[in-house]
Amino acid sequence: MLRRQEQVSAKGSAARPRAAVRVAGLGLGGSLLLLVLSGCSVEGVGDAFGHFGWPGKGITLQAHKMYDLWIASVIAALIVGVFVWGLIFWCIIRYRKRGDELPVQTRFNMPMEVLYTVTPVLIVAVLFYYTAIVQTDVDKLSKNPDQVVEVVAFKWNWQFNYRDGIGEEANTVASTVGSSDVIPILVLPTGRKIRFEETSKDVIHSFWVPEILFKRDVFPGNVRNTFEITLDKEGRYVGRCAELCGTYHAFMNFELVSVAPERFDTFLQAKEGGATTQEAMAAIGYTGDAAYATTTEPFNTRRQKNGWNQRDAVAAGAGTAATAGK
Ligand SMILES: [Cu+2]
Repeated sequence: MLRRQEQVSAKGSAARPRAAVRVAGLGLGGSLLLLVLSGCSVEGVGDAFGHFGWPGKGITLQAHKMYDLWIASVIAALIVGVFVWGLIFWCIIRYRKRGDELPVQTRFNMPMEVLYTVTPVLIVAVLFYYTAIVQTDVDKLSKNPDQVVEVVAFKWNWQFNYRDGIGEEANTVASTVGSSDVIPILVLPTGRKIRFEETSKDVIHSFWVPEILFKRDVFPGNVRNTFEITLDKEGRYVGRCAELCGTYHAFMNFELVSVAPERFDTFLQAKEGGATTQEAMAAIGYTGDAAYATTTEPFNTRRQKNGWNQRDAVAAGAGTAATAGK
């Protein structure tokens, strides 16, 4: 009797791994197939689920690729997640306690162990493959960018220099710089390869426009970080410093104004001719308040005339009528 029971359970557990392997294989194959198929309508899925936490599809060709990778990765993760949750609930229900009899005691199962080692490695390999492709593309520098911008960060603002070539030897043909009263505006053309060359005058900052879906640190000294983008959407977007760089780090905002190439040419010509940034903005139709940043505004630093000396300064947020005019 005991022997027969053993035989039955041995037979049962031999059949079960094969079925489990088949199910798992089907699941993996299905996930990969769905991943490939979903490539066609990744943006549709992203739209339906609030971009899975990202600010949107982005405004550059590079951003669109990163966006697609992100959405596809989340879909793949969800498919794996649903599959695992399914297995968990199946086990909970199928093998729930039915009586006081000790369940069949099993030890290792070679096919299953191989399967759940190989499957995650495969998944990671697929994710790594697509990540490497997108990352290489995003980091790619062209031999002849259409426009070079030198980004100069300093505590606590930005200067943008339009350059006539690549590298430190090139010359600045026009420049715009921010102050405590005026947000610096960076006007750039759509459809052209734009190279950024970053340098800092003091500490490490980070150049970040959320809609570009990209940020890169700005280092002082000899390190000149570069990257390229091609804008494909017009509009005005807030830019920020994304590296904690000191007291007024949070105040380091700028504005990216993405315009058609012809308008950019007009803007740059005006700047080269000696116009201020606001005058050059007016030359391309942004008059009045539109000549200034519309996505952000200068912050009140509450600086006093001896602003750097805390003894004479009013601490941010602690100002009162009695001390504010001191
Ligand atoms: Cu900063």
